[in-house]
Amino acid sequence: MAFTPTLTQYLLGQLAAHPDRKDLVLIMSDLATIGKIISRETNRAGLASILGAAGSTNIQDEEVQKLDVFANELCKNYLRTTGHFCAMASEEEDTVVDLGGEGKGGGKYVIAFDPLDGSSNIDVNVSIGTIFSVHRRLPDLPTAAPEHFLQPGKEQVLAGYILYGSSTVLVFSFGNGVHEFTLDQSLGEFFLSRDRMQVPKKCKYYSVNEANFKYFQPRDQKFVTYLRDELGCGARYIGSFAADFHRNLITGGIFLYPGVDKKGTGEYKPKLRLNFEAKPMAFLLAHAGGLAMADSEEILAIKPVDVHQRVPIVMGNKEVMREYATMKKDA
Ligand code: P6P
Repeated sequence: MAFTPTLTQYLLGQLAAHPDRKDLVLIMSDLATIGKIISRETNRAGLASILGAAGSTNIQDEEVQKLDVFANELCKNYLRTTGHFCAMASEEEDTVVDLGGEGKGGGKYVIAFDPLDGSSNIDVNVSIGTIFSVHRRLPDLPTAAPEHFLQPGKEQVLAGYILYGSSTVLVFSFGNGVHEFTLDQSLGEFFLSRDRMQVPKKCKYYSVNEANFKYFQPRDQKFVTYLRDELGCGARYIGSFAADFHRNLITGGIFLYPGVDKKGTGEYKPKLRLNFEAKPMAFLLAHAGGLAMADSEEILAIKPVDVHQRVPIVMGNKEVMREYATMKKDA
């Protein structure tokens, strides 16, 4: 009987094959532990939100924290103890968090987190996710300098997400293949479930909030119409980025969150964040045969100008994305 490797076995294999990757292997192990803890709390939070909203006490008479606050505090405090990171940026933090780390693990890396993307979906039992992006620390800068987070996505050394759904899955890449692990809750172990993932050539779905269609720029409207009426893609939109991304990575599909101009000013405002959502997912796609763009730029090539910068997003199957790339801006 073939034995499916655990995450630990997989990472030890990576370490044997790439000794220089030791720090990243240890970081990935720590992120998996964070994912297990948030997975447990996510399941309990569902119960807690039925029995008492955040800010109240739950059936164990414990203070019920908002789950995204809990996830953010956990990421900060857990990673501070590992010494791997000098700083962390979070969608939940206005400024960069200094994690020191220089004494212990050398603080050679920085990490950007969306601790719990889509957390508004908890109360309706829809999948939510933790998204992470790891860069090397830049030299000759203070530990918490924002510049560490203004590196283009192609410089990431590790990126991925943990998706808390009908099962908890961890998907990540060190830049040589994209791998999915599924959590066996009874053992508390992640097991390899998909190795070296590739986006299928057939573009099965398109994922967009079509309520915003009339606010898109002409090119994005044309592309949505092309996907729906010419390619005949099915519509699938969960409203939780990690969940929509994960489904499309497996089935083939295009995810769009274009800029919207709701005031008729001609300014198409993006929603999703470059550092916390777009860059990590673009990195995964790049290593799974996909492509991610922000208007006419490849997301991995964009040098952020602000830690919380937002970008329009169109990403998925490379062949279909090439069609988007050929469409004129003012199509
Ligand atoms: P809308 C969740 O709030 C989120 O940040 C992403 O996870 C998701 O893709 C998007 O916003 C949904 O936004 O405007 O369609 O509700």
